[in-house]
Amino acid sequence: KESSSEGRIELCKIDVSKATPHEIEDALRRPIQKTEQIMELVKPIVDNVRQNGDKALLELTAKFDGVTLKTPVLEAPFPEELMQLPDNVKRAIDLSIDNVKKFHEAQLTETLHVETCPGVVCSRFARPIEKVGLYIPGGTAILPSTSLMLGVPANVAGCKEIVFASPPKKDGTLTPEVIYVAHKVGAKCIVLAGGAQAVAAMAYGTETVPKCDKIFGPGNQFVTAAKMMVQNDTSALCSIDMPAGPSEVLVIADKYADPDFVASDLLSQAEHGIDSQVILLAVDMTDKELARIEDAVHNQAVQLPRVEIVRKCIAHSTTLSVATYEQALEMSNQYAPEHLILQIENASSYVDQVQHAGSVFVGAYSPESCGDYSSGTNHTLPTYGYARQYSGVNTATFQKFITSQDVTPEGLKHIGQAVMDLAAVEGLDAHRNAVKVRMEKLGLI
Ligand code: HSO
Ligand code: ZN
Repeated sequence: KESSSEGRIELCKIDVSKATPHEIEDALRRPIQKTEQIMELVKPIVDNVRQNGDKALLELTAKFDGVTLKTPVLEAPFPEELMQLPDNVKRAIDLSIDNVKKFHEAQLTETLHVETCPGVVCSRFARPIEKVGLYIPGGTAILPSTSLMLGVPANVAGCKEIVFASPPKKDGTLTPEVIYVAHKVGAKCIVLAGGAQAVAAMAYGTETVPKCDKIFGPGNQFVTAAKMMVQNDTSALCSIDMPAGPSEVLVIADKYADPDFVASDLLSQAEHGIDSQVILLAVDMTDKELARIEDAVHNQAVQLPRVEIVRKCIAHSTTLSVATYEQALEMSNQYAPEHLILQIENASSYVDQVQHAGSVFVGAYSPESCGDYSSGTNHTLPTYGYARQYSGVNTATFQKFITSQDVTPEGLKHIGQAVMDLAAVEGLDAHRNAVKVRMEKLGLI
């Protein structure tokens, strides 16, 4: 559906009881990502940075961000004058950091010890990933909140080197909020670069950019393609948090929901970008009840500074009318949204039925915005249906888990024969022997 810069801002409507399965599937289908074409564009950029380091990085920043820098890296300690902020903004960042910190500290786990047989103790302990690269997107909106959502858990996990990367503005500066957060989380440096070139610099390292073990953060298709590419290159020895796609929300609302609240949630997602995905599941609502939400969507949308982005996004967004709460949850699970908002009576009683979602916002007073900034949960979440198999960024995303075992002679008595028998099945005599020589010396065989 084409959108014009005038006219009513309205989601398409489908009555699920009258629609074909194909129509429903269509409404819930994400746009196909043209990964291969993007990969082709990204490859020369990644190769260039890998081979030519800082020189390539500076040239690409001049080309894509329109600014010629002397050095691509701002090292800590960051100059005070680059992080001057109004008091209210500073307080807002401080409060948000505190809450994100509390929630992510609570995710730190104790070392696990399990005696699986007498004398056989298996353990598991966490260690931080040493060097992490955190990508903070620029683009149509600069999102300092992302620096906090990535920087705080990296700090909580104990990562030794936290590297930020963010595209500079045309005057070569960065938004002071990002620098302030970098300072608060103890970042080592900020790479003044964006796009695939920033990802490549962190994956391979350059003369000034430290090589990172894992790269985190959302970004456009070029950033995502570069992340996938370096992850696949064993010479980079670099992993990534998750594949990323356009941001999305699914709101389940019933007739008890406040239409203004529902509309505000749909629009806060829509303003992210024209490719944002916005879905409303209306449970057992009359046309009149639904019309109240539709009016609120239009009336709020036209007041927004980003109305043109919203208009384009809403033009490809859908309301699906369903008969029951169960049907709504089933549909939501099928879609596996990044954000799921429950604006329904007794919302908390439905959380048990959520199988696939990045993060859930329960009840009338939990807008997605709270999780985007300040409640404490992370806003870096799986999109594009990857909530089926990925978790959002959390403390463990910045750690790896090492296992260990401590087997005593008594333990060997319990498992030695099983090990020898299985080694024999696999025809691996040296394996069998490693147990046999010990059992013999212990007089166990
Ligand atoms: N909703 C976005 C995060 C964000 N919102 C940043 C505002 N700033 C993706 O979860
Ligand atoms: Zn948001």
